[in-house]
Amino acid sequence: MSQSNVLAIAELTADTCPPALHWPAYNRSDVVPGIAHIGVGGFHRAHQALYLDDYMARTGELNWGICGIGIRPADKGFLDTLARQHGLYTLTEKDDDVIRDRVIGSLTDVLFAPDDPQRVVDTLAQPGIRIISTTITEGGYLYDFEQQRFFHDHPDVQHDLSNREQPKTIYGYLWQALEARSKLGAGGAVTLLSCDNVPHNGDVFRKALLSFLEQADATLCDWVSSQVSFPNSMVDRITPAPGVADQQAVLKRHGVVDPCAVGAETFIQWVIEDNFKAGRPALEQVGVQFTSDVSPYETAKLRLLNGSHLMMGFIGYLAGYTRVDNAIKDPVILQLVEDYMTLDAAPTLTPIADMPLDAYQRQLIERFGNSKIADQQQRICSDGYAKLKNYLMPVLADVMAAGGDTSRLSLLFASFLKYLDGVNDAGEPMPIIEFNLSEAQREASSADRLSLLKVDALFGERPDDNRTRFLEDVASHLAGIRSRGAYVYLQRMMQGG
Ligand code: CS2
Repeated sequence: MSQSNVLAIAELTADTCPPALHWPAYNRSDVVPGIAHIGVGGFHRAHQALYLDDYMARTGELNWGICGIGIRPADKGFLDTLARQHGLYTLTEKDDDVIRDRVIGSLTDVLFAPDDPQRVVDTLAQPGIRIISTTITEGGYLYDFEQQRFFHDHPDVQHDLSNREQPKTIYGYLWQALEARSKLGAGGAVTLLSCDNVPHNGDVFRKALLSFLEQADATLCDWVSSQVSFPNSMVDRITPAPGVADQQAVLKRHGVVDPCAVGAETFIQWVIEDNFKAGRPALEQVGVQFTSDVSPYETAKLRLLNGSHLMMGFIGYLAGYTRVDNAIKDPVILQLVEDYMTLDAAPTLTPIADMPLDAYQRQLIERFGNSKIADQQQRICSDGYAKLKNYLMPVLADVMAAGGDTSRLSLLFASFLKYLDGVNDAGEPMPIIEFNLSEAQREASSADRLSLLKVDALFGERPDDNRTRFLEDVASHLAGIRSRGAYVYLQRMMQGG
């Protein structure tokens, strides 16, 4: 591609967009935002923004654009770039048979909240915004998932309670926006839609927000209880951390420079409880499933997909695999994941009429093997401590209650603890991203990793016999991994040795 043929995505128009890049099939200048979304990371751009892009193209209903908002200081650079390109970016959907590029046009505005908090509050308060959705990861809810309570004492929460003008948490922004909306009575009604991998994400969001408001301004709680809905939802699309490879591919294929390009698998799913206080787009027209109870879908997805990711994540990373597709193609790891799904997770699930679990499990193995997305082991292991608690502890509790075999689960916990050493079987450093365990905590536990599990939320002060036995199994796996290396240890275990 010669230099003169190269275009920045910000300069593209319907006329100059290369046809193979697929410009949005609606007039972007007519789009008005009906959704404000907090957390415009790769996942949102590959998932919800795509559904709305499809929806506006299909129906011509252009009042469901998305105003994208970021509140984390670390996101400033990215959001400024996305704002400069008018919210436009390329999405590449790919698997081993297909590579599809398109320009997504559903993000109409992009705001970095700390730059102008009042503008964000005013946006969230506009009655035309009928849905406020979020992808803020588990950490963003400031919620203790085991104790099921809000982190009242978190420094950012305390900051927001006394610095109304410059909030740090999502709750600080929502407080002011909902206060303004409450002045409109029923006219201010809104749906708060969580799109995070959190069990019962809507219920958690509701509980956390109400706990915050009880401290901030308890008089708002009644209005929120009657005029704000919090549907639970299950979201799914494997989206590796975006990187230069996606950008270079778009440049190579189309001559377009896009620093916000994102790549994802072709599979996509979104199941939402149909509980919208102020109307919703008819997203069923573009494949979204609506239901009265999302729990069976959500539990199946979290335990089978996210649980398997952890099962192969730590041990595969220790074995030296940096890509998920390579790890799952190793027969020993494949067997471990299949056994986990069929013997451990599946028996804990409720059958779902329109999502047969056998087929779902087979499809997951294929999805993990997608070599075109080249998903990162580092990504699926990141924030592992919180993910173990969220996705695996519920499986472990059910397997224990049924008196089942917990050997794979104890191996998983052991591989997580070994992973925290940050060194793989070959003695090479493994970069680790842990939001819930500080460097200091990791350092302090290096001589006794099990101490990290012996906390109230996981195994309590005085675990019962089952749990004590489980911890002994973890300790024995950990010793085995340390002496033989994770891969050899796994191999022997799978051979029954
Ligand atoms: C992954 C998820 O990092 C993780 O926890 O398991 O991001 C996973 O790729 C998505 O939930 C897929 O929908």
